Amino acid sequence: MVIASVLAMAAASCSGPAAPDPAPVSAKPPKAVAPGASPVGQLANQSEDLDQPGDHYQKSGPPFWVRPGYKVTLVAQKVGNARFMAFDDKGTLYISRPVSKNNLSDVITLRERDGSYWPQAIFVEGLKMAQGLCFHDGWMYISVSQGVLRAKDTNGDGKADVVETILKDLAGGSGHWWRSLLVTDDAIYTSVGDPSNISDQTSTDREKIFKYSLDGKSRELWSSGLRNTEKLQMRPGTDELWGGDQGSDNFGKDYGSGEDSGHSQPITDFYPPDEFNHYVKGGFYGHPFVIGNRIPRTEYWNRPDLLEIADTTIPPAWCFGPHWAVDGWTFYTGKMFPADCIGDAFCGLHGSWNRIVKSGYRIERICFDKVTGLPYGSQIIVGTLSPTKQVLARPVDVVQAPDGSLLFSSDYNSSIYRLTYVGGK
Ligand SMILES: [Ca+2]
Ligand SMILES: [Ca+2]
Repeated sequence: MVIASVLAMAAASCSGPAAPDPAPVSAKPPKAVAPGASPVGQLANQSEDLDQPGDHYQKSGPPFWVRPGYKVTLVAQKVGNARFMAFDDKGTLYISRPVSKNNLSDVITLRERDGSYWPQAIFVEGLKMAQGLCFHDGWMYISVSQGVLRAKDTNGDGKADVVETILKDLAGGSGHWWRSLLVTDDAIYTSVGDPSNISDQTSTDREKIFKYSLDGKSRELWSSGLRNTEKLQMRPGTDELWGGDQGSDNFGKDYGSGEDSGHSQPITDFYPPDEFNHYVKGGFYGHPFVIGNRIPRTEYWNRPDLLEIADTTIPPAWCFGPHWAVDGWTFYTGKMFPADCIGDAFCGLHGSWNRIVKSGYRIERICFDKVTGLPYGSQIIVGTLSPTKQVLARPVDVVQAPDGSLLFSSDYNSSIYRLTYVGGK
């Protein structure tokens, strides 16, 4: 009933120009529509000792921990604040740089030569907080904090010759201002996160995914209760929308951290998990009231409907470790990796900033059951901490290159790496 009215109101406000009305106000989060299968999230192994087990550090190339059978090489460096990536249909690599010249953003193009990627040109510049990239039907779509534009290079010099605004005046502003972006044959999906840590955005456009028509003139609310989902992808061969969601900072800090215990992270070190969600239409994913597998937040104990909210929350399909900071990722569809990798998600984890012991900092593979279509396990593929827990890189996005290798970006050290499968080790 609630969700029906919310969607009806959203639809009613949709048929305007490229700047739709704000989302309808709702006293409560919308009631979830249960997905066909009820996924059960699982906490990743929390043992800090097992974060990067054994001596699998590369002897040549970047000295990362790399799972036997795989290899990582450095393919671009000095590429600035490299965040999200996408290929076009000619093998040109595009990288968004949210903080570039004059504190504005740009998107650069790179071409492959001799196994490395070399900057070709600035594709588009002067953008406000560009992040998401998605190539569709000859256009590179780019999300900025409050909109979506698309651009095209018509003469092959790597610079855009046509730039069009598709969506503008979207919710944006402070905090997690970056927008996810997915363009399909019939829609544009985009979301923006919590402006702070655990604020209630029930009555705003934040913490939600909206589905827009390709011309930007209509929209519908897709999912709500997200904290910070940075990339959306369809599971290959399906119309299932998936994304990671970064859990909050400082979970449980009200329970006597700091002054009395001398310990700044009483519960936070192990809660909440980062989530990997299947975002269904009308689904509510909990934030900011509920995290992980329907765990109510202590900060919202005074809400009499907290358990009712928990009851309506769709749990994650999989959980990463707490504060691993899932950013970009991709479903693998190539031919280079072993066949059982096809359909699995390879995820960039930026790494924790407020855990006592650093954690995350990796490329993690989420294995999908080919029968149920649900995650059943995960593996660390690359660890970017040194044996003494020094940060060597902070993975952001993962994309598949034309040859079936995966590239991952690291804004921490302005570099792009290639992950290949060499087998036999
Ligand atoms: Ca051009
Ligand atoms: Ca959630």
